Amino acid sequence: MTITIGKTTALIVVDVQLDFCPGGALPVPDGDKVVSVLNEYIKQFAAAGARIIFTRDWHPSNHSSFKSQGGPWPPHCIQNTEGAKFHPALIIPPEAEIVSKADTRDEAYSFFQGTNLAEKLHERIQTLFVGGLATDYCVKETVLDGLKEHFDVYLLDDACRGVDVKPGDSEKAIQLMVAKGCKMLNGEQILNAEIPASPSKANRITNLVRKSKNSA
Ligand code: VGL
Ligand code: ZN
Repeated sequence: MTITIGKTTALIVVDVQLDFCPGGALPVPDGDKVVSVLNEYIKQFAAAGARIIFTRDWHPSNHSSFKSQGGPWPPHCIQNTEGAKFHPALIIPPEAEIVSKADTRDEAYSFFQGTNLAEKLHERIQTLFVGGLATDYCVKETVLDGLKEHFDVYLLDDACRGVDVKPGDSEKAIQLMVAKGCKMLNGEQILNAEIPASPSKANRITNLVRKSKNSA
């Protein structure tokens, strides 16, 4: 299988933040191992002129997912803290976009959730390639929402790791994504690059436009 990447494809790098890496507040086992793998994809996609989006979990200090608020998780990825930073070795090309999610009290594992992002991406993008953290939460929900929004979605199998609160959670997540139409891909399948990217000066921070709850 040969896959072409270019202007109609987007690479979505999900939540490669310090709190999800070993030593962080909500460490994903081997979470940091995705960095070097993703960097190869990032270089390839940048050279091909593909859109590159970095999502980040970006919680207020009273986020509903925190144990203190009745949620399942320790506090993590609190806005503007060290733990919310991207892994320092992650390559963030100048033309990449950064999208913050779950930045109000509400949980949002998928960056599509409650936003106009699918609509915006559909203007140019047909195919999404998704990797990052964590396979069984934000990666899974982003992939499933992408499929619901009628994108072709590829999971970068070698560039994801899961939390596995219960052993096997990541495996189950992958089975579900595949059952819903996601295709699995790894670095051995050669990606053909198109058009070179034209770098701009600063990363655009995309502010999500929220839909009101009853207009979805
Ligand atoms: C995530 C748990 C809590 C993730 C975010 O990025 O997968 N997991 N918040
Ligand atoms: Zn979170």
